Parts: sequence; C-alpha cells; structure tokens
Amino acid sequence: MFPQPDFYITNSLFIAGEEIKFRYNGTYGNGGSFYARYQWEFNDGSPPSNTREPTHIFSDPGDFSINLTVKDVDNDSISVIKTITIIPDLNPNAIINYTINGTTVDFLFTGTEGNGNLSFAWSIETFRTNYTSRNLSVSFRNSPYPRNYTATLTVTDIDGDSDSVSVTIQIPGTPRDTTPDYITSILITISAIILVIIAIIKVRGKKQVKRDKAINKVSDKWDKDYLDSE
Ligand SMILES: [Ca+2]
Ligand SMILES: [Ca+2]
Repeated sequence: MFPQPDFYITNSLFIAGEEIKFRYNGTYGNGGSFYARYQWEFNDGSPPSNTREPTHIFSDPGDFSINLTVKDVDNDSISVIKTITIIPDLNPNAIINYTINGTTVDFLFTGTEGNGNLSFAWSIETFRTNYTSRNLSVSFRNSPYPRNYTATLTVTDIDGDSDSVSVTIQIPGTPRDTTPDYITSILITISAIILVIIAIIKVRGKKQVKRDKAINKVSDKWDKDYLDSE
C-alpha cells in the first residue's frame, strides 16, 4: 500500500511576504497518519519542512513548484507537485477627490487598491461617526462665515497594508443678513450724513448760548453803570 499525498492552500491570495498555510489532503499508506513522514520542498532556496501542515513565506513573487513527498511505515513513498504563483505585495494609495455643493461635500476615493479587498475608515472633523464606505457624502452645519474642516481617509488592503490622506475643505459661509451690499452702503452713507447734521446743530447751539451769555453780560454792565451813575 502506498500513500497518496495531496494538499491545498487556505489563503485566498498568495502574496509575497505573507504566510502561506498548507493543509494535507491525502492518504498515509501503511501505518496511517501516525507513521507517515512528510517532506515539503518549496523551491525558493529555503530548507525543506517535515511537518504535516507547514506555513511558509515566499519572499519574492513568482511561480514555485511545491513538492510534497510522503513516506509510509514500510518506506513506500509518493510525491505530488503543484505550482503556485506568488503575487507581489502592493500597497494601497489613499487619494480623495471631493466636490462641495453648499454645505454638502461628496468625497470620492480615487486611489489604488493594493492587493484588494480594501477597508475604508473616514474621519471627518466635527462628525463623531466613523464612516466605512468607499465614497461618502456629508452635510456640514451652516455657518455665517467660511469654515475649514479636515477629512482623513485610511485604507487597508487584504494583507493589512494601509495608507492615509487628509484634506482640508472650506465650506462657504451663508451670511444671515441678506441685505444687498448696495443698500447697506446707502444706509451707512445716510447715517453718516445725519450724524454730521446733528454735530453741526450742536455746535451752532453752543455758539448761540455763548453769544446770548455775552449779550446778557454787556446789558448787565450797562444796567449797573446806569444805576451807579444815578
Ligand atoms: Ca506501504
Ligand atoms: Ca498588500
């Protein structure tokens, strides 16, 4: 009786630098699994493994022949060879595009995917929610003045590589006073003219009082002189 070796890999993607998990899926020949001996060759320059279900890291991308030999208790041995393709480890790139419409901002992720299956974490200033969608639309509170807000996006790919980007957006203010500018100017001018007129009237009034006082003084003197002469 001979062993019939077979194996499969549990990873969904074979990425350089990531642990690849091998699972045994064959028979063991005479003696069963207790006596079976294994030899895994990965053909990437690393030493063979003698465990039943090894994990292995391929440092570089490329095609690799995996050679598994299983020997049973009476030294019958059979090999199985499978080729796997290791892909490069890519980093995602976080890039945000956005459009502002009033107080509403539409954020778009326009970066790269890394090794895929990206997760998204948005952090928008003044918002407590942690948004996890790919694209995002938020409405800011209205303000009489333009205000700046910071938006940050962190993306993480399937093998845990992440990248972040922050943008500062300016929400244009909507003034609460809706009077047109030219009316405001006219009102200011009229107010100024009224103030000037009031000032002139006041100055004239004071002058009049002074004049009256002076006249009174003179007439008092005349009265006194007249009485003295009598
Ligand atoms: Ca045998
Ligand atoms: Ca990656």
